[in-house]
Amino acid sequence: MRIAHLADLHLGFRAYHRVTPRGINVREADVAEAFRRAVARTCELRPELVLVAGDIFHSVRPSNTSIAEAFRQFSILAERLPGVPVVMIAGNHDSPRSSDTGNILSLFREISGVTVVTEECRSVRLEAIGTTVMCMPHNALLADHTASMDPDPASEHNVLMLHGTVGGSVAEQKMRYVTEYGGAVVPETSIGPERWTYVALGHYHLVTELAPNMWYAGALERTSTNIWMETGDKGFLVYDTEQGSADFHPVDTRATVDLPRLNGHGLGAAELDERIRAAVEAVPDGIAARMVRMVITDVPRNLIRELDHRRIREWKAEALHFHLDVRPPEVRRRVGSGAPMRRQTLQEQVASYLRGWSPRNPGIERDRLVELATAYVDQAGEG
Ligand SMILES: [Mn+2]
Repeated sequence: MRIAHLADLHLGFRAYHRVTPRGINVREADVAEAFRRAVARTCELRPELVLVAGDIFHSVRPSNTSIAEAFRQFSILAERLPGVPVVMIAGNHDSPRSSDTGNILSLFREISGVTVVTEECRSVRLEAIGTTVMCMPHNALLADHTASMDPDPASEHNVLMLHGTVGGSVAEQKMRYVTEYGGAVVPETSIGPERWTYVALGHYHLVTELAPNMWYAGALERTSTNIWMETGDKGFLVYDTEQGSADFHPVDTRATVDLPRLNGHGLGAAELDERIRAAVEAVPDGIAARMVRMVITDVPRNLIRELDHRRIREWKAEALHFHLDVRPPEVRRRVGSGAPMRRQTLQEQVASYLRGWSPRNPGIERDRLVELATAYVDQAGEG
């Protein structure tokens, strides 16, 4: 059996202020286009089961355009793959905090063959393909992640689908960044991938293998709080239960260009202008319609004003998004001895604080804690 595994569609996501000729936010249109491509490709691949592991929408109240487009695409999936079950769960982005708000995903229950699980932990029995899908949407995990997460012994295939962050040493090693906040944490040990045919995960936006049969499919487009962390291809997975392996199917997305970092130390405005221009002009095929970032460190504030802002505005107009991220020098100070002493970086301050702190929970590994905390501070600084 082949299982298509999609996750984190984030339909209705918007960013920047450009609109298409039809008046739709350009990034919203990009996200919709990525989903159309993924659906078309899924139909060609003819899997026996389609899973969507949460965050179908970017918000609990998506735009009418996004709702209509999602409905159209799930209808196409149902029409072109007759008899192929589609099972979806709600993620943190499409789970309202109050259950009386109602979940927009319920709408897709109107499409034949589509099963939607939004609140509770529920096993979906699919007789025709001898498969049970244990569904753990975001709200169910928040309530209690240990709730009956067990395979059904009467079923030939048992699939677990959940939307959240897998905790544990293997997962932490492989999930390099926080791409998304606000997810529930599920310990790897309470999943036990060896008990399942396949574990389909949603929430982490980079395609990631946690075990040969346990994957994050990753998002279809760059929709997280820090798109610069979302390097690599976007797409979805097809897991083959006989082979016990997953194939990644990339989906074309709008290009991002993260220009090489530049250190501005000792450079004048004219030299800086020249280096920025050289970096921008060196981009193969140019920056037009792309999302571009250039980080320049160690530039005094007064120098920023002297840069060639007319030219920068032209690049901003040419790219979809051009982020010139100019950062001031780190503050240095002298201490009494007369020897120049570097002021502690924020990372160092966090590390020294944590090394002196006595945790109430004896199970905390201090080195691991310090490592994680400094990585988060690093990441925030790159934002
Ligand atoms: Mn997400």
